[in-house]
Amino acid sequence: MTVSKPRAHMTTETGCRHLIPILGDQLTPSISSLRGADRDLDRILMVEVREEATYVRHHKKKIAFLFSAMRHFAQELREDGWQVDYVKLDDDANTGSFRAEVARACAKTEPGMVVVTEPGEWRVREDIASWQSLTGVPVETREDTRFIVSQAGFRVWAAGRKQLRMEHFYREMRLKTGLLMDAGKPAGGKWNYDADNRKPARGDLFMPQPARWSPDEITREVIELVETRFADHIGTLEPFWFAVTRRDAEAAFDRFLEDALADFGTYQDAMLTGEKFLYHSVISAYLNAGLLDPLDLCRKVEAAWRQGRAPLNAAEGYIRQILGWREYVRGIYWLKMPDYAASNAFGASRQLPRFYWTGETDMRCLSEAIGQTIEEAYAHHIQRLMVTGNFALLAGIDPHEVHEWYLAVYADAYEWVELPNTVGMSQFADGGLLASKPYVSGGNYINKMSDHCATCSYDVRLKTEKGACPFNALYWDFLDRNHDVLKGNPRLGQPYATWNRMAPDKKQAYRESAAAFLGRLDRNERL
Ligand code: FAD
Ligand code: DLZ
Ligand code: SF4
Repeated sequence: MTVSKPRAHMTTETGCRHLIPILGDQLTPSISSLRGADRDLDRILMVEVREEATYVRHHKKKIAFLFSAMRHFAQELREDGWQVDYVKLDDDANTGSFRAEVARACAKTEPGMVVVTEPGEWRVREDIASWQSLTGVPVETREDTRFIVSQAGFRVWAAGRKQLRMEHFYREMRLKTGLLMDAGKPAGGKWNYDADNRKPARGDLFMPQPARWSPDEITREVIELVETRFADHIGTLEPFWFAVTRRDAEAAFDRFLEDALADFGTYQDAMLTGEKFLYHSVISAYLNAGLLDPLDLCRKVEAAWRQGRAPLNAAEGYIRQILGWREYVRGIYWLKMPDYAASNAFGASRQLPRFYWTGETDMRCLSEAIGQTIEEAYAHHIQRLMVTGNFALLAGIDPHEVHEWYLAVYADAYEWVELPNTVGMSQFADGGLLASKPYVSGGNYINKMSDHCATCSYDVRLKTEKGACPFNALYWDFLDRNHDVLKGNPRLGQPYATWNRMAPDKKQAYRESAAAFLGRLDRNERL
């Protein structure tokens, strides 16, 4: 165990008052576990544990980002006078799990109490629940106050409601925070400006780029460690340009405000070959690790609009993502776990295709989305929802496999935010608790929102013929095969009416085309 003592403290190696474990996504100086803590009497514990990096095999860049951000945070805490025990992954004594490391630290420092902020995953909550009996030391778990609504607050909102729709929740959050409100009314007269958003983008637009940083010595050491110890995990480590400190994460957000916010709404759903970020903010990894504060971001965006630096459709669209979606999915997660993780409304059981790990497919939209995921541990929302998610849903992939993939490959992925997005929004595996209809489409939607089809080996205009875009037949086959689950959904009335009007031989051609494609998928043929 590495112990740094920048100044004389009253505690010795034994007999500290509180042991305060800070988890990898709790890199916030105002974290609730530090409330009332004493630099002299208490000790902070931070550990790089193999179990956390491998319970799903996280992307190399995600592990490197988190370990580097953890090491920088520990350094800042020490500079601020805290006693921090930081256990590196390759420390000889590191046992590789949270509970064993907490037990080891308790044996060493004999705290009167362990104080921890609640974690973001059910799995870790269970782990923490075992600490007291394991160590004999009382454990106080505190609420994570970094969210705008508490778990209890969300339960109150949800109680007695038939439907838990994000839009209703979002309006209450606007009222609660006063964000984009004028004299009790939504700014500009409407709650939601989505109708002005979601245009396709052209390649000749000015494309802002997220702020990039060169790795410092700490990050370089971590990159080397990850390359050696997690060589078989997905992803490339270089170039590594993520911010790993609060200061740089804030600068990255300021850059987004300057360069990209104004067009965020308009091009929110666009996809362009070779353009990985478009007008997105690319800050979710920083925000979810605790380097940024959600309410602070929303206030800065509102200020940009009020100062005339961004239009209302952009500011409202952006604030809705954080104040609405992000808070809402967290509420759903804690409301519905642990059963939510096993949701599978369609009984889908197909294995995740191998190309999700390699990007090796002739379907251009998928190779682009997966390729950039491998390089950057990042894809924007519409790539996740309407390309990789859409394909998995249409192809009947087991939602649990889909969930584990998203959790592993994105630098921003923690179960509280990833699971409802995947199981609920993207795979409709919760039967419509979160989304009012499945997000499925044929090739037309992808063709409208991107330039991928122009360079694809498949032809988006063909329906069932040789070389036809696979999304086309898969779409109708999905609706047909899942008719029993979906028939009562009012938002699917139109596509089902079209399907019902279709000539029997055309329907059969769709079914056969989809079956042939899925057969090739099951035989692991290149697609
Ligand atoms: P921007 O497009 O710039 O949006 C700004 C911020 O809004 C994001 O940083 C994020 O904090 C928040 N946000 C936007 N949409 C959502 C949403 N649906 N749920 C929660 N927050 C949202 N987001 C994660 O943070 N972690 C995940 O593990 C994750 N998994 C996802 C899995 C699937 C299948 C889908 C469809 C979406 C998932 N999302 C997840 C939501 C969204 O795709 C990402 O938040 C976004 O792409 C991050 O990029 P950005 O910072 O450039 O976001
Ligand atoms: C994601 C992650 C990884 C890869 N590694 C660590 C780690 O070594 N130490 C740590 O404290 N946290 C890590 N994390 C984040 C935890 O998984 C996260 O705190 C839980 O998922 C709870 O949200
Ligand atoms: Fe994707 Fe189909 Fe377009 Fe190819 S043709 S890029 S598979 S939507």
